[in-house]
Amino acid sequence: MAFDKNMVIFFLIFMAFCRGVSMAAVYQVGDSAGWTSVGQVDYQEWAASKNFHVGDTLVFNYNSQFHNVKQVTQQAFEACNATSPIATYTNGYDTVTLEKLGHFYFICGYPGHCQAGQQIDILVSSPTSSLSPSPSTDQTTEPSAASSLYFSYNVCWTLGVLLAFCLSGFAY
Ligand SMILES: [Cu+2]
Repeated sequence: MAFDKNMVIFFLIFMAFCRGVSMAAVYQVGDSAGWTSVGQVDYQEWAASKNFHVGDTLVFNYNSQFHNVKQVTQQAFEACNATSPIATYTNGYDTVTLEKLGHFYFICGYPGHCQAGQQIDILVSSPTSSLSPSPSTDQTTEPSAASSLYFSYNVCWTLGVLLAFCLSGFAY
């Protein structure tokens, strides 16, 4: 009985793993430089080099003595105003899951840091929306990327179902 339980837990972890691999990504903001005002990191450039999707996770890595993370509105972002944030993170290793489409604005709440460039605008887009503005060339690449994602997700499901069959074979 204990053996059976372990297998079920393994199965659940396996399915969660499959979902994680095919659906979500984790990005450390600023890569190895982290979240800083002195590293000369161009956070807009960093953000522009990525394609963020719903379910992805941002990691803000910084020294909590000198920085923090405030999620703010677009107006507050443009004015570097940290007085009424949507959310505040102060741990120094903060993870933020991008749970919906649209812009996520983050600034550092310490005086002068946002003005010095410690601010980032993350645009979360759906995989299909990137198709619409581009003409002929991109249309050939994008659907294949989407179908390979679909394929890997399907492989995971098939393996999972096979695993479930094996489990029930062992149990009874
Ligand atoms: Cu700062």
